[in-house]
Amino acid sequence: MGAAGAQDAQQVDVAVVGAGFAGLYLLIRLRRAGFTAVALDTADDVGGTWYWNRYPGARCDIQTTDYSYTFDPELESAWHWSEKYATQPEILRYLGFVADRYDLRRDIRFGTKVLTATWDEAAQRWLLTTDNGKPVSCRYYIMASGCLSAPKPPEIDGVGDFKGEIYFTGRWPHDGVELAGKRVAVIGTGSSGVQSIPKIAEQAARLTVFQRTPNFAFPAHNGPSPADRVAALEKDRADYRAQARMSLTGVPLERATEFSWQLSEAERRQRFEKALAAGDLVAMLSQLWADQGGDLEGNALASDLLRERIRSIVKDPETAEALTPRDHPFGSKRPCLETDYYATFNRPNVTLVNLRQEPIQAITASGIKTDRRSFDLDVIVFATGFDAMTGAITSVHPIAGRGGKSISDVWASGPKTYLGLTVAGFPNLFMITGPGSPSVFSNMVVSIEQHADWVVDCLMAMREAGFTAIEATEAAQAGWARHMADCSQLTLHRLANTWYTGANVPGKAPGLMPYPGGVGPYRTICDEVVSRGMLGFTLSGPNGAAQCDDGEIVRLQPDVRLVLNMLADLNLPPLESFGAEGARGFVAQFNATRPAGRPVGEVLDGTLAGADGPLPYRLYRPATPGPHPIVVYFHGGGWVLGDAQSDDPFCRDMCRRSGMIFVSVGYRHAPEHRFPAAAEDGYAALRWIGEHAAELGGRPGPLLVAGWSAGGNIAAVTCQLARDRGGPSIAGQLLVNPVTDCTFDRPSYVENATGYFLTRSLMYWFWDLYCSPADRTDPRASPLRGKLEGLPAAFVVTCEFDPLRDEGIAYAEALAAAGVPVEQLQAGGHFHSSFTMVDVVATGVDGRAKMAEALRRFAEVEEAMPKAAE
Ligand code: N01
Repeated sequence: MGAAGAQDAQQVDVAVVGAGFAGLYLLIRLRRAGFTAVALDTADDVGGTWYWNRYPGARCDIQTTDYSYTFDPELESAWHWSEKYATQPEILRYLGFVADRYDLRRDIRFGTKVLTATWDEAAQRWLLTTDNGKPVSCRYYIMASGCLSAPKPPEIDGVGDFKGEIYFTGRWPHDGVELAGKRVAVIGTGSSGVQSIPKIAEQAARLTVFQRTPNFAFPAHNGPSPADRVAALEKDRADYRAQARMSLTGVPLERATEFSWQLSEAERRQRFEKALAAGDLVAMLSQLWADQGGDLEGNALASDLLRERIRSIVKDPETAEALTPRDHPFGSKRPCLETDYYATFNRPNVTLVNLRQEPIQAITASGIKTDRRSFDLDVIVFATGFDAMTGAITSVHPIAGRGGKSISDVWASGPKTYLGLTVAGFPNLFMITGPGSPSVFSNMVVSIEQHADWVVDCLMAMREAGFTAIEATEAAQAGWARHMADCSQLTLHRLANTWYTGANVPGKAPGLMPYPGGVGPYRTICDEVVSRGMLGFTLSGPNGAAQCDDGEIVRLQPDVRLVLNMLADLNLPPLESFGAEGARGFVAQFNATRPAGRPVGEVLDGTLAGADGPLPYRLYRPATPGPHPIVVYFHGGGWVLGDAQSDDPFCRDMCRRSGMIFVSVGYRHAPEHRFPAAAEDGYAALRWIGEHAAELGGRPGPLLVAGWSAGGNIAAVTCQLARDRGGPSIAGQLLVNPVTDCTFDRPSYVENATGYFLTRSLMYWFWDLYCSPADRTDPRASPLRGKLEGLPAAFVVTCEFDPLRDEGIAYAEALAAAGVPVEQLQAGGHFHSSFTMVDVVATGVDGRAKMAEALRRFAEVEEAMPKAAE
């Protein structure tokens, strides 16, 4: 399309692709904001996904109390849903009602496919060609084309040979399909299959279900909306909606806070039965126990209960087993709500074909041929899913951005976006619920409203400021990719082949597409981008006006960000202002609110001989048969605070991961006992433990030493003293965020002086209480100043947002320079307490797994726990 095309074109401020939930709301907002807009849709009416997916049994699976627009309270009171989960025709009626109420159809070009979209650099506009009517020239182009709108091709040989009828659930004929008396096949057992199979079985003479992967499904219990949910909504609609917007999923349900190991088997079953009775995806995915979504052991408990239910319904054991998902953790693949799904396989007219045992060879003229059998059929239904998210954009048409760059090329190795809203190189192009945003991990309507609001607010602000072009920077986009990867560590999605990661489409580049960090956190991030001057965007306008605040919007690990925000909200006085006793009390109180640590084989308290009298210790023994290597552990707390209890979750976790005994030493504290009391206690404890290793259940041979923070300091010092004072022999040292030097001038002390819990002034205070300035250069206080040759192998952990970062790195480098074998873990996005806040900072798991591996390497022992469980 040349310049002439642009002149002929329909001129609007904004063009939108799609007239579903997103497109309709955009039109309302754009019109109210005074922008001219047009929406284009290939369908001949509104509805989007609900226009196309008319297969039998199609319903929403987020409750209608929540699966509704929330922008207009009058709309909310004008519409009443008839059921908890509305059918497709009712949802379509709702969207038609909305289109009429706001008179939207006049701005929608139905039956119109956009063929190409090209950024015109000179005009700073998008030019769209269409298959029906005028091209469109727009300043801003918004893809509201949904996440699951491009059906996947069948990928099975011989489809064209079949003489019977073929249907796709995602393109179901509008006047229905007559299935009575016919032999029908359904291929695919995702949500579309699970919803349609029971309905098709009721109509067809014979139904054969071809299943490649069984999915987790549990009952929808459809009916009227639950009274408690309706009451909560009606009690305070604004508050209910506000909670939904800040929740993780877009549905305001409390999440479980107790961990599976804190609940008895009976309590777990009770929770499971409650979630089962609720018939709610979000409840089952989040209300069992806190570790169900991110931890394999916690997840397995939920998965087993769901599997048990399948066996209790399906009568034929072989069919029941074939329907039982075993290749992925519950929730890692989109689970389904079902109505009579499993019971359908008890019907005499239904057969399940397990494609894992007999793959389809081809579709033939008469039916489907597997490795073992042939099935004669009249109808084949493909419920085989979609080229999700990126496909919902790239399959619409070629999009050519700046310099003619194709979005398909940019995404060839996986989706790249900033906030899931924009793509670098594609000015003035927005995506609603695009890849990189919460989208399909959330209640879509809540996410759609948030995106549409953000985009229209952005366009209004640009108009106000005189800008006409906006584009994400490459740096911001790369930062978002890193943040996405950080968030995905909190989930188990990596363990399933799903459309979430593109694994369902042969040849598609892998990568988790939806944003797994939650709706509420995501909303605050988008708002922060705005409050920080459109961070990560270049804005420009006529007459050379330009603005760019470049940078990454989230540099912290997602859970570290939440913890720090929570601490900031508490607005606590500085710890040092409490005095030593007060600070100890405060920390003990704070620790009492933590989740209880995980069970280990045994925990016992005892007394050992310190440098100047008895000291308490706590021993953690693995559940595996002993004897085990012993790790002598020193807790953190600036030589002033802390005890075995304070580092209890860390010791338990490391004991389990490493398969080693951890002995946490209660060394003396300052200011009552100043330097070198703690250091000398450390060495004395090491000797005592070495002498009593066999009694403690320890393996003969060298000990290991570990410590966190000031405990890392004591651990490092203890290794130096053991070398100089004739033993005992140490196989390796694990130093986690150690204090190694008494100066405060390294860059990390400046960069991270405040805001990351351990502050510079707190460190000043700790040093003052522990050690007089004259003593601080003693290697027993500042091990970095000691002789480093001949020390045991070390694993040194430092965190990016920690004042102690650089002295930890300096110690590792100095050890290496002295010929000591050293490995470093420089943990990006983490803060001083990341690794010891076990079960709070879940992104610390990977780091602790590496620490345990290092200990095992030092001690030359095999793996303690199966890798996947980490
Ligand atoms: O698609 P899917 P869907 N040979 O990709 C199988 C939403 N939704 O349309 O798992 C044989 O989930 C494939 O097998 P496998 C919801 O978010 C919501 O069902 O790849 N089998 C799988 O079993 C949902 O997650 C509702 O091994 C083949 C199935 O086909 C998303 O849409 C209702 C195959 C596809 O499952 C997609 O659901 C419906 C082949 N060549 C959908 N190719 C609500 O309730 C694929 N399969 C709101």
